[in-house]
Parts: sequence; structure tokens; C-alpha cells
Amino acid sequence: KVPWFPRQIKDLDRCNMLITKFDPDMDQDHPGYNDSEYRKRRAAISELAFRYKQGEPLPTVEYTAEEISTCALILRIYPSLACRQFLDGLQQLEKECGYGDEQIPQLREISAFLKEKTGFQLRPVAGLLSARDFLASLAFRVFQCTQYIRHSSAPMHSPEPDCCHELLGHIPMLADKEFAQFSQEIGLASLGASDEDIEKLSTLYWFTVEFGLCKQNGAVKAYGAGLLSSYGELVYALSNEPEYKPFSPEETAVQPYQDQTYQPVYFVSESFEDAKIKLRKYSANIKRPFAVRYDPFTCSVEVL
Ligand code: H2B
Ligand code: FE
Repeated sequence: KVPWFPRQIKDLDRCNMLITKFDPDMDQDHPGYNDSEYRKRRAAISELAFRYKQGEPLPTVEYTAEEISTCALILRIYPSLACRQFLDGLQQLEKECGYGDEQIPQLREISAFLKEKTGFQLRPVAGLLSARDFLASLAFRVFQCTQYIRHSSAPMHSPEPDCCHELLGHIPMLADKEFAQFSQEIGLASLGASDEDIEKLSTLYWFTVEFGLCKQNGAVKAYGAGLLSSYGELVYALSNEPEYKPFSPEETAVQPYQDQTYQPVYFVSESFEDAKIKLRKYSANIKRPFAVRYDPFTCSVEVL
């Protein structure tokens, strides 16, 4: 039996299954676990996401001075380690969306910016989503984006995705046309896939979109959001400590990974284009009794 999947963009209202293992109410190692004020704040921001329906204007959050300074610490990155596409995107965001130390830009503004650049849009999400729901939204060029900020005691690391990670790690890349297409293709491949294939796509997502490296002008650069939003891991990933393997979807999809500390192995692709071509070939081989095609005019998925 084929698992349910969204056919229309408004079906994404049903793609909301949260994984609570890193939530500050559940995870004793979360830096905000013992801070009831923090948990209240996070819950209030999450509530905006729970109530959100596709097509509504994105909620705005008035950030506190503490949240703004936590985020500003992370926005300082080191350009020599990031790929060209990331730096281009970041520069545009500084110019057009008010990225900088003074404020935390609103999702509404960023979503309008992305829509113009690559057709991607944002929707607010209350925390870590199931891989199936998260990947399904990418099929519609929708990026589910958290809006709360990590705990101020640990600005350099957050166990769960937070707004700093999204803004600094993911958003600049989503402003790149080729990367946007790459992301949507992972999403389309996930629709109605078996649990086993979702697990593989999720691992591929992890080693590309989150922790991917690629060659550029003969040097290895980072394009993964988990690296670009974590200076510590970024420097480690580009040192000679970790193991590098060439990106190959069949192999990458079954590489065990862990989400508690730095990765022992990273996958390097020859270029963006190369990762995209290989991934497309891999997706075409996923067994489903149907094919899907995205119709951008109606924002819906045709099942063929
Ligand atoms: N949920 C949220 N809110 N943000 C993410 O970046 C995210 C997610 N990543 N769920 C997913 C899981 C990713 O790790 C893969 C697809 O499992
Ligand atoms: Fe992420």
C-alpha cells in the first residue's frame, strides 16, 4: 500500500508530524531544559506554527534583544570556507532582507525574497519534523522553517533546528536556482515512497543539504547548512581530521550517521551539477508503482 502523500500545496497543512527527541520539554540535554522562561517563549512561537494554514501571511515574531544578540553571533562566518552559491545568496540577503547584527529578519520578508529568486517559499514549523513530512514539502518548493531562537547559553550549538540555523544555513542556498531544483527533486522522490526509501533519502539529505561538501576551483568548500551555521563543525569539516568520500548516492544513502556531535565522514561532490545529476539518476530508480510530476501552475503533484 502506498503511504498517503500531499497532492496539493494546501495538503501540507497535514504534514506536521513532529519528532520531539530534541525538544527542550523532552530532552534533558537541551540547553533550555531547565529554563522555564525559555520553554514558555519557545512554546508561544511554536503555537504560531501549529495554527498556521497554507496561504496565510506568515506570522511575525518580535524578537528580544537577547535573541537578536544570540543570532548575531552565529551570523559571523568565514567566507573562505563556504561555496560560491552560499556567499552570493548571503550577500543578496544582506542587501535585500536586512541580514546583519541589528535584527532577525522576518520569515515573511525572506519568503517573498526566495519566491522571486527560485520559487521557494517558507512555512512556519513548530520543531523537528518527521523526515517524510519534511521531504514532502520540498516537492512543492516549500521549506518548513522554525521561528524560535536557540538558547542563549549555547549559541554555537543547537540540538534541534532553530531560526538561526535556517536563516544562516538553509536560506542562502535556497536562493540558488540549481540548489532549489536539487531540493525539490529530493522532495518529489520521497512522495509515497516506502519507509525504507524515506530513510535512504533522509540520509542523502543529511550528507548533502545538511553536511555536503563540493569542489570549486580545485578547493573543497561547504554547501551543507549544518556546517554553514556551525562555525566549529565548519572548520573541523574542512580540516584534515575527518574522512572524505566521493559523493555517490548508492553509498551515501546507507552511510550511518549520528546527530549528537561532529560527523566522522563527509561526502564531497565534484560540483553541484554533479550531485544533482547523480541524485536524479538515483531517484529514477526508487521503486514506486507510479510517477509524479509537479505542476507549477496549480502547485500540485500529478500522479502518472
Ligand atoms: N524538520 C525541520 N523542522 N527542519 C529540518 O531541517 C528537518 C526536519 N530536517 N526534519 C529533516 C528532518 C532531515 O534531517 C531529513 C529529511 O530527515
Ligand atoms: Fe537543517
